[in-house]
Amino acid sequence: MLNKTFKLSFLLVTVAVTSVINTHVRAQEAPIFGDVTIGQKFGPDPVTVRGMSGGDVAGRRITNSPDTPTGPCAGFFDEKPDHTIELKNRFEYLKLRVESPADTTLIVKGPGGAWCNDDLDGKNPGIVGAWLPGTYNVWIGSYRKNSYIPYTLQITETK
Ligand SMILES: [Ca+2]
Repeated sequence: MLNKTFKLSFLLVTVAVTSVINTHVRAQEAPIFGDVTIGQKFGPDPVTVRGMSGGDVAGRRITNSPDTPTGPCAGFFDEKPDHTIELKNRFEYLKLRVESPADTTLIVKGPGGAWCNDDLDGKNPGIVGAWLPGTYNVWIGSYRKNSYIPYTLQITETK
């Protein structure tokens, strides 16, 4: 089974190759597979973490459902979450959005249930709404099985 170490190595190789090709690569300061703890009116907004999507576990196996109110549990994931997000208080509005160069998917599990999304903005997934306080597990998947795609995950209170 592929694991985080493999994905991290793959990401670093990808970054290295990209750096050779493009001499104007900006410093990427967002932590890889980083965890986030935020309260209301956090700053700077957005908080950004990054990673590598994908795996061999179907989304419906993580959520025990093919569908949620925020979208279908499409795509393939690692068994373990890529990030945790701890919310210190309730958010009336919080948006998670993924940016990646290919078709990625998203699962969030935490207080109150599980939420999936596939294509909120083009092929990029996102989840928007009110959030209860607590700790959320976040998985970023690839629509295709065993496809590994670099991504950034942005968390914002900005509408
Ligand atoms: Ca997608």
